[in-house]
Amino acid sequence: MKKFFQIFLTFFVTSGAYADQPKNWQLGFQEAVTETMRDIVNFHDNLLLPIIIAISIFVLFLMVYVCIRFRASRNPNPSKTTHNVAVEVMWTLIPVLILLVMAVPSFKILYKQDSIPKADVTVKAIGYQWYWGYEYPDENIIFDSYMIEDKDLKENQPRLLAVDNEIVVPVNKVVKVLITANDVLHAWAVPSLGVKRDAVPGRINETWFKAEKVGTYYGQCSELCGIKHAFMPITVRVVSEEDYQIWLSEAKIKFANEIIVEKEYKQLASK
Ligand SMILES: [Cu+2]
Repeated sequence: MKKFFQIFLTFFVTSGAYADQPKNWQLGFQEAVTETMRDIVNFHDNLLLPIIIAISIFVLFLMVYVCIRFRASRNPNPSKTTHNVAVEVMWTLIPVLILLVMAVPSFKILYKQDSIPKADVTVKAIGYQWYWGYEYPDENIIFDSYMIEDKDLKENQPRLLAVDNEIVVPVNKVVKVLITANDVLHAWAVPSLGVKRDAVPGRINETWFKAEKVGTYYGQCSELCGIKHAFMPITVRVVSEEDYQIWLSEAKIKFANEIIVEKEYKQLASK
């Protein structure tokens, strides 16, 4: 009964409105904060789910009907029918039509995710066994992002999701994410942002998001990548433009990409 109430409550209570992460007894998706994710949720809730429910009920009805109507006690001499052209054409054509109805909006969303608008901020995510590395190529920033161990968690930091160095991006700006890996396949995924892309060694995948709400959003590596696959979470902090500029100026000192700095230093020294 307690569980039931918890499930019931999750429908009405949006806890931590400005941080999205999985909740206990959650049903459905995390809160969408990008247009892409809203499209995905819409597609799932208003088209896929009704179709799936209708098909399940229909098949269940057919099975119950057949069990009762054609039971052995009522049919001592069973029919020898093996073919029925009309029925066979129907059970081929109707599923094809259903798939077509689903394919059109599905491809629309896929193409929208694929065409990247002009980027305001570019972030590169690199999957390692087992943590994420981030680069801001235009800002000369590079850092690693490790999960915080249970014993070191502070208040409000969700277990298995919080990281030491979060990536920070401005709100309402197009963020292009370049995704790659250094060792094995990983995948960079943040449900609230509607983003999931494989991180493949030796090639760069790209995607984008435009977060519409300030907050902290959590994701996880979504490609089975080894023993600590479950311990390389992703934390994206979406902040206002001013806060982003403040973070940038601090990060440029804290996370300066040493290789470039060193090179520049040598160039200066040789002059
Ligand atoms: Cu991984």
